[in-house]
Amino acid sequence: MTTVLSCRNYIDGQWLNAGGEATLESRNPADKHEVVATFPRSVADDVNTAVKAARQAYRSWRKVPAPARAEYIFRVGEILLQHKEELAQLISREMGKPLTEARGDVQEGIDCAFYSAGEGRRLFGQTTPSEMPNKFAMTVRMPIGVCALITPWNFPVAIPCWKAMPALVCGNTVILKPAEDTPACATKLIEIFAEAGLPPGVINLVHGIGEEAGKALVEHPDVDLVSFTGSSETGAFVGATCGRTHKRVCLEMGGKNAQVVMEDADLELALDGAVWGAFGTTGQRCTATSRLILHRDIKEKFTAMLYERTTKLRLGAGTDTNTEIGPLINESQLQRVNNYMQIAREEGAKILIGGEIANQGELKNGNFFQPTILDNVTPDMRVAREEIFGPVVALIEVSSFEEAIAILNDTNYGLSSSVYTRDINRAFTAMRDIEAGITYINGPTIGAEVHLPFGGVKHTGNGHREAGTTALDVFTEWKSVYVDFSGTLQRAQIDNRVS
Ligand code: UN1
Repeated sequence: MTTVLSCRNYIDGQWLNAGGEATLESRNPADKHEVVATFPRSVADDVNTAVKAARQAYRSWRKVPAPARAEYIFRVGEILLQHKEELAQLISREMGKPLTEARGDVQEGIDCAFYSAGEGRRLFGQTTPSEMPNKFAMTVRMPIGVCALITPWNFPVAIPCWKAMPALVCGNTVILKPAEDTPACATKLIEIFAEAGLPPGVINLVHGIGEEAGKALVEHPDVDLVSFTGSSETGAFVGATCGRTHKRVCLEMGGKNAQVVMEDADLELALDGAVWGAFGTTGQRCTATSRLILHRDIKEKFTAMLYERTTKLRLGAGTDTNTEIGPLINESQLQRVNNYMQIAREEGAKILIGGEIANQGELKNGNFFQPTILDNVTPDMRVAREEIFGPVVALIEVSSFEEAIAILNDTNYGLSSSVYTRDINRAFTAMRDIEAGITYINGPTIGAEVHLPFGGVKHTGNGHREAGTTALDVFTEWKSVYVDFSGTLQRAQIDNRVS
C-alpha cells in the first residue's frame, strides 16, 4: 500500500491550502487505480496572494548580490543530489517514465543548478567608449520582476529547474504553476528550494488547473513575465494574453522533429538513435523523433532493422527496472494517440507495427500504447505534420539529400532535428540549411544539455531560448548606464563633429 501525498500551495514561505474547497488528484499512469497525490484547485484569490508575496519579496531579493543569490541555487543543487533517488522514484510513479530516465530528469535539474549558480559570478554586462570625453558608458543586466512559470508534466523536475534557477539568480521572484498531472513532483521540488533557505516569497507554488490558476497568473496585472512550456494551443493563448497585458513572454511549444538517415550512414548507429529518439520517454518529449526521413537506397533495410528492434521493446510501469517504454501520461493522451491511428489509416499510411492500445495482463490498468511505426507516409499527411506526443514514428522515403532537408523543413515547427551521414559536406550543409533551434549530426533528436540554448524556430517558440547563457536574456532587461565625470553639461545629438 503506497501513501497518498497531500500537496499544498507554497506561498510566502508557508504551506497553505487553497481558498477554494476543491481538491484534485494525480494518478499513476501505469495503474489508474492508484492515487499518487491530492492537490488544491487554486482559484484567482490564491494566485493573487502568491503574486503579492512575490512582489513584496522582489523588493529585497533584487538587491541581494547575485553571487549570494546564486549560493542558494547551489544549495538547491546539493539537496537535489541527496534526494535524487527519492525524486526519481516519485517521477516514475506519477509521470510514468522508466527509472533511468527519471534519474536523468533529476540530474538535468542538478546540472542546471550548478550551471546557473556559476552565472551569479558572471552576469556580464559590457563597457563601451562614450562619444564624449570624461564620460563612461556601460550596460548592466536588471531583473524583470515577478515571473510566472507554467510547466508541463513530461520533465516535472528538469523544466521547472531550468526556468526557476536562472530566473532567481537574475534577481526575479517566481511563482510556479506545475502541470495538473505531476503535482507531487512539483511539491517535492519546491520543498527542496525551501530547505535551501530561500527567503519567503522568493519562490512560490500554486497548484491548480490551467484554465483557472494558470489563466489567472497569465492575466494578472502584477506579473511581469510568463515563461511557458506546453502545447501550441495553450501557448497561443498565453502569447496573446501577454501581448495584450504587456508582459514579457517566453514560449516553448511543440515539435515535429525529424531524423534523416542517408544512404552513407552507419545504420546501426542511426537505428539506436531512431529507437531512442522516437520511443524514449514514450515519445512524450517536445524533442521526440516523430518523422524518420529515409534515403530510398537504405529504406527497406533500415525499416526491417527498426521493425525488429521495435518488437523487442518492453512496455511496463516506469518503476519496474525492466521497463523500456512507460505508459502515456493520462487517458485523454492515450485516446488522442489512438485517434491518430484512425487518421493515419484514412490518409493511406500503413501501420507496420503497433497502432493499438496495450492492455494485456499487467498493462491492463495503465495508459499503455504499443510502439508504432507508420509506413508509406507522405509529407502532406496529418501524421507527418501534427505533433502526436506518443510512441509513433512516421517513415518518409526520399531520393536525395536535398529532398530530405526540404521535407525536414516542411513543417510549422522547428525545435530539434538530426542527420545521420558520414559525409562531412552534408553535415555542414545540414547545420546551415535546417530550420530548427537544435541540429544533431549522428545523434538522436533528444538529449539537449542545459548549458546550451534550448528552443525552436517557427511555431515552436517566440524567439527566446531558455538554458545556456541565453536564459539570461529571457530573465533580465538590459539597462544602458552613462556616467559623466566631466563636471560640465555635455550634449549629445548636437552636431559639433569635425567635418
Ligand atoms: C521537453 O521535452 O520539453 O532535449 C524537454 C531533451 C531534454 C529536454 C526535453 N533535455 O530531450
